[in-house]
Amino acid sequence: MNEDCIFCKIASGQFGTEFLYESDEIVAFRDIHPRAPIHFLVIPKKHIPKVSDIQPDDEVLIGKMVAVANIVAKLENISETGYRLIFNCGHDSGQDVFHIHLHVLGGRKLNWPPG
Ligand code: DGP
Repeated sequence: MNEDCIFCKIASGQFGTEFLYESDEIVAFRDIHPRAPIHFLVIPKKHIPKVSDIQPDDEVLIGKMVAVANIVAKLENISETGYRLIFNCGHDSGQDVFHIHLHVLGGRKLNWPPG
């Protein structure tokens, strides 16, 4: 846990954020600034600042994050209509929170390519 990290605080339950999913390693919760009718984030409880910081030991955890995205997408009824998974990594991607998070967006037709 990084004491200065807002997502570490959310994952530890400090803010009372409603979780759409929780395990001992991962939580999912709604994005505070939704960009689509369904927009939630999947994060590991482990503090990893950026995707480029992922180590070989983390690879199973990253796979589990995708599995959780699928589980919650089903709960949110977007499995059949479709959804997009996004990891922003670093300045040029627009990453604001430096604790890796998987954006899951759906509930409308999404534009491609993204901006
Ligand atoms: P990114 O630009 O990829 O770092 O996206 C960070 C996302 O996190 C952004 O869409 C807004 C969301 N976010 C930031 N702070 C909070 C928070 O305190 N609660 C929730 N639910 N979402 C947050």
